[in-house]
Amino acid sequence: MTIKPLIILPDPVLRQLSKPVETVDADVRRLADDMLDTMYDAPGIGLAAIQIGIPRQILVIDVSKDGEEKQPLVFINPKVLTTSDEPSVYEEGCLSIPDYYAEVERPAEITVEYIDLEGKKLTAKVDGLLATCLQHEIDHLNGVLFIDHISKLKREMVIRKFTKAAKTRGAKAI
Ligand code: K2U
Ligand code: ZN
Repeated sequence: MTIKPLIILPDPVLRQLSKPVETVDADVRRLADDMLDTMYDAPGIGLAAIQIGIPRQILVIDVSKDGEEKQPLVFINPKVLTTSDEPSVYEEGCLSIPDYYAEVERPAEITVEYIDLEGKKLTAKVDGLLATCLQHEIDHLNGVLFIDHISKLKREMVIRKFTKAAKTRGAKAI
């Protein structure tokens, strides 16, 4: 059980491109475990490796409801193959942008190709909250944040607020 510190906006690490995983080995499996521990502790329904400072194309998701059995999912080197024309809107948040939520429109259904923890290449067609969360996490692997899908005015306001908070935190640490 290892909970890792989360990278918080405006840390430029969040804008890095994550690299593909070459081999699904013990290190990758350990990283996925640590990511799930960190996600459940936050709590959240998804986490990309870059959010704990690791620029590798690995993400974890669990959209099971409170009280239901946990259903952890691990996606390695995920690629969106198709998206529906039909959109869906969900009020998103982000563990790297705490306590800020905004409505984001994304394709309602996607087909994604990925590698699982056994190293198998799989394809899945998903919709609902899983589709929204997968797109949110895959954005992270490309250095994209959900605030990049809202108005420039609101995005600049959020970045200004988190930049000010980071400066204050830094000053207090001295
Ligand atoms: O990447 C993250 O920071 C994880 C997000 C995942 C998420 C994706 C799409 C829509 C909402 C959240 C976190 O779990 S943020 C916490 C949260 C959970 C449920 C709904 C809203 C926010
Ligand atoms: Zn996020």
